[in-house]
Amino acid sequence: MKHSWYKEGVVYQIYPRSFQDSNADGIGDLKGIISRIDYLKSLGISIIWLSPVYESPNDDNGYDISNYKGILKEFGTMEDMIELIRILHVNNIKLVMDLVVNHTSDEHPWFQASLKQEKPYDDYYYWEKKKRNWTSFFGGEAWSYKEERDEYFLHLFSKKQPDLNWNNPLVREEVKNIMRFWLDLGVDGFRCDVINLIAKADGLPNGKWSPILRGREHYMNHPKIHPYLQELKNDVLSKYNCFTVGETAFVTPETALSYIDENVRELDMVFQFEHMAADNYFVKWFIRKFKPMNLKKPLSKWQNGLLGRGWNSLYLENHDQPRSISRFGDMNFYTESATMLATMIYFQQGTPFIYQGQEIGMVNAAFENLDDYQDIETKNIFKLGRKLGMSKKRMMKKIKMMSRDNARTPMQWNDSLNAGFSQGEPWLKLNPNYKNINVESNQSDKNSILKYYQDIIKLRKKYSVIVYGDYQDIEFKNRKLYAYSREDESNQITVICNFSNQPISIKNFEYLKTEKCILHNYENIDNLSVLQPYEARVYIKK
Ligand code: TEU
Ligand code: CA
Repeated sequence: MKHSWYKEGVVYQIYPRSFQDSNADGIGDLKGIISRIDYLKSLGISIIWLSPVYESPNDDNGYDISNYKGILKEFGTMEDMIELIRILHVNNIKLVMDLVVNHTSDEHPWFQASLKQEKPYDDYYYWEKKKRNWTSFFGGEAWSYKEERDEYFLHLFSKKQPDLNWNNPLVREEVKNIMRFWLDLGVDGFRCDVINLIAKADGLPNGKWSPILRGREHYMNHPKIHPYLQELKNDVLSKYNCFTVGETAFVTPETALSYIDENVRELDMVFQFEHMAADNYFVKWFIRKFKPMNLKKPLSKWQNGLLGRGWNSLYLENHDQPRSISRFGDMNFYTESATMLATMIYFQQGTPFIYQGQEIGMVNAAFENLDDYQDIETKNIFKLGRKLGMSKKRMMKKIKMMSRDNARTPMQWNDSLNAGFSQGEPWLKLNPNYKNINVESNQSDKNSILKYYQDIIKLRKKYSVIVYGDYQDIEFKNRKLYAYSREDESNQITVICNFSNQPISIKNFEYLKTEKCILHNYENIDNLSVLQPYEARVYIKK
């Protein structure tokens, strides 16, 4: 694989609303991020992905943008933003912005003008006399009526997130213009929100029957997307030293390669979602019991599927997903399972993405009361479930496990008021466990999860085989074990993870006794041939 800075870096995702508040209004902000740069440096990360900070009515916490070139007042000013970029760069940290261009807010001036059929905006969105039967990602219909035009418009997400009409060259010019604006300000790339949904089939036909996302065959990875992405690449991205990661639900390695193959590179990498279904039936509300094999299978499929052809993104968490320890770990082996999960994912080939709080072992908040949740998706799904006849109890059980707010509770810095996040009333309740789980408690414990993340990042900088080496599964059929090797011309490493709460015998790995263990998550290795519960080890051939 060709070498690049974004392949060698480690990305840290900041959800600004919940990271650090600087003025006691209960909402995280840019000045707050600036005040925490020393922490980010000490973690060792080299790139930040910042979730949206643009002007927005916040129907979907910033993923509904009303001005792409303005900063939401709650987060600060454009001066703060420029200062953040400057100071990150002084500290050798790059910045990737969230580019949300499948849709805007309905309060964006383009939509307001489109409503009134003002030229040239009349055709910036999808307007139809007859509605289609498509359903939305947040539940309910995806086409809604507007009296002003006596027409229906498309919104794959909330009613306040109308989809942009990418057929319109003017829309594409607007997007390129936004990208240039931010790249010229110095940002180093984009995380492209739901980018594989931007192209819709001509004529917007009705969808075939489906219990979820009816109509999706007309917009998911639609072939028309490729010329659009090539246009962005040729006219803008290729002119800057930047990278893109596309958020692409519903892709296989094959579809992904149509975007990211080293010879195509419409995008530099994608977030795939197949391993996020390890505890559900592809729709997160259809929960199934977690089985390690259901995590290992898709991860290994992606490692093998992209090998030598495309670059992976490595993640277990983001602002849309519940906390990974709660989903795939074990609270009875809290530190062990958290560090095992980190070993398992971050020694694979690809760029690591760490979501804020993951590195200190934050877990699901699992609030009991619906009123404690703020997320529009959570609220909508509750209503929808009730409408379909499901009990309150059943819906709350799902929400406690799967709500996006599990990941959005404020960052836990210390055990003081509001975990050091804010001197005011936080916009979303804290996880009450912040007294024990926080940055300071991690910093003062030499065996903490945070220390382990720091060690992983250091090792990645030291051994390029961890970045670029080829991946190969070991004993793939063993359901309790996730083991693999990474190899390049000069080095070979072996990663072994016990994915169970029982000791397991690993006699076949005795050959490792001649190799050097560079990382493990127990104080000592008592017995080379037995892995303790959730034990993880990384060996390098001497
Ligand atoms: O997410 C797209 C997406 O696929 C999610 O809506 C997903 O279905 C859901 O979060 C699973 O719980 C992106 C953003 O990451 C998300 O925060 C936004 O709400 C969404 O796009 C709309 O912009
Ligand atoms: Ca604030």
